[in-house]
Amino acid sequence: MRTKVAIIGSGPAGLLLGRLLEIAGIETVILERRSQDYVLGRIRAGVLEQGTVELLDRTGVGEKLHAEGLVHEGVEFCFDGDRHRFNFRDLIDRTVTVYGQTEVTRDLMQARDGSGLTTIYEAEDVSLHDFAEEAPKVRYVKDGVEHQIACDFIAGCDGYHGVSRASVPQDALRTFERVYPFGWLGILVDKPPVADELIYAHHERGFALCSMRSPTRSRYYVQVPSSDRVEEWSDQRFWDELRRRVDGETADNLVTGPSIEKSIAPLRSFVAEPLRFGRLFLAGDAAHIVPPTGAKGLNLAASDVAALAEALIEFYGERSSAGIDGYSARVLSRIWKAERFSWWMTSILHTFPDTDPFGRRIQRAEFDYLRSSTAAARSLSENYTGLPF
Ligand code: RFL
Ligand code: PHB
Repeated sequence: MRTKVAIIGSGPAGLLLGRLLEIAGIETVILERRSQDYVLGRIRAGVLEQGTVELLDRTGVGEKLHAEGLVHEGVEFCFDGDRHRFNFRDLIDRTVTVYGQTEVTRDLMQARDGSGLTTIYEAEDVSLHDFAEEAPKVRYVKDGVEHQIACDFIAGCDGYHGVSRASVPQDALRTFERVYPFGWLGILVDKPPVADELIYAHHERGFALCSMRSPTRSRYYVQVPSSDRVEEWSDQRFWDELRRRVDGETADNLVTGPSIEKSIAPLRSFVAEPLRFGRLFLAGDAAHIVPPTGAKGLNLAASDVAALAEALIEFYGERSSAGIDGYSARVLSRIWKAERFSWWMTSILHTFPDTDPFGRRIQRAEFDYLRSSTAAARSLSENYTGLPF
């Protein structure tokens, strides 16, 4: 088989890249290790930046998003029970949209299937070859048979544990990492959300987040030590802990019910540099990880592939390699700003094992400053709703 761009991974990064290239008439094949149902079964992100929504609109997959997505004009912080709302609309005239990653993925998969484009699910032993040269290849095994795809470029959109970054010679790659000593225990429930907007809560027992997927489906998280296992957390224990960490009104209004999903996600900051190796590019979680506190992971995957698509379109359209040469530096500049914001949100909202009384006062001062300064609130809003693509 031959194609122009072989895309590894059918998460949001790979699917959106495939869609952007399809619109430009550039042929792609997507290779995915898992089944389509498995990919759709992963419960992940929920908040789309305005720029991500606009990008999905431009690719013609925005219809369901606009019909079902919830436009949020603000977000609330709750600090030891004191609540403050940041009104994005008033502060910077921007919004975010709550629409699950699962739905984004489904919309993109349906568009791709509708166009009759190739995605090979359950592709095993994917391996990348000759990307330092002009004619890269990807090999994989499907139903016990080995196949090879010859291509012009490989897009590594296969997430943090994927094969793409691991295929780069280790001395060509520099990585930057911070692992946090806690994770997020998340549950999904078919009950109405406790509030119209998201509530990010800081409490001395740890962080909590009240989020949602729809008017009838809620998503809640509590910070837990990295050593905790999900089996140790009954639904009742989860609800009791969440109630302790939020303000009284929120605790009283919580509509609880049986969880339909429960999992623990570790928190990590990670960046690889550079993101281009000859004819291989890294994008999305394959290139970087942010802790979920800033709701940036999916949005960064979108801005990475928007830039990559632009560079590849320039290559095929104008026979210019300026775009692909500049890809890594261009996206890393936005990535590092999102890393900074996600790290900062994480550091003010969580309880760290080594936070001393001085550190707690500093966290409180951050909250008091945000709530008293329009400049600080605008900075938060600008980052949360998304810096320019
Ligand atoms: P994905 O989604 O991990 O997709 C990669 C795909 O590659 C496949 N793959 C392979 N395929 C072939 N061969 C191999 N060897 C392969 N290895 C892997 C995988 O099966 C998979 O299908 O990466 P992508 O596309 O870069 O997308 C990134 C996002 O998924 C991620 O950043 C977000 O989910 C992060 N995130 C959030 N981001 C936001 O923007 N807003 C949020 O509100 C938000 N909340 C979250 C989150 C992530 C969370 N977890 C569980 C990590 C909340 C949580 C709890
Ligand atoms: C979610 O709804 O899953 C969610 C929302 C905001 C975040 C992280 C996760 O910052």
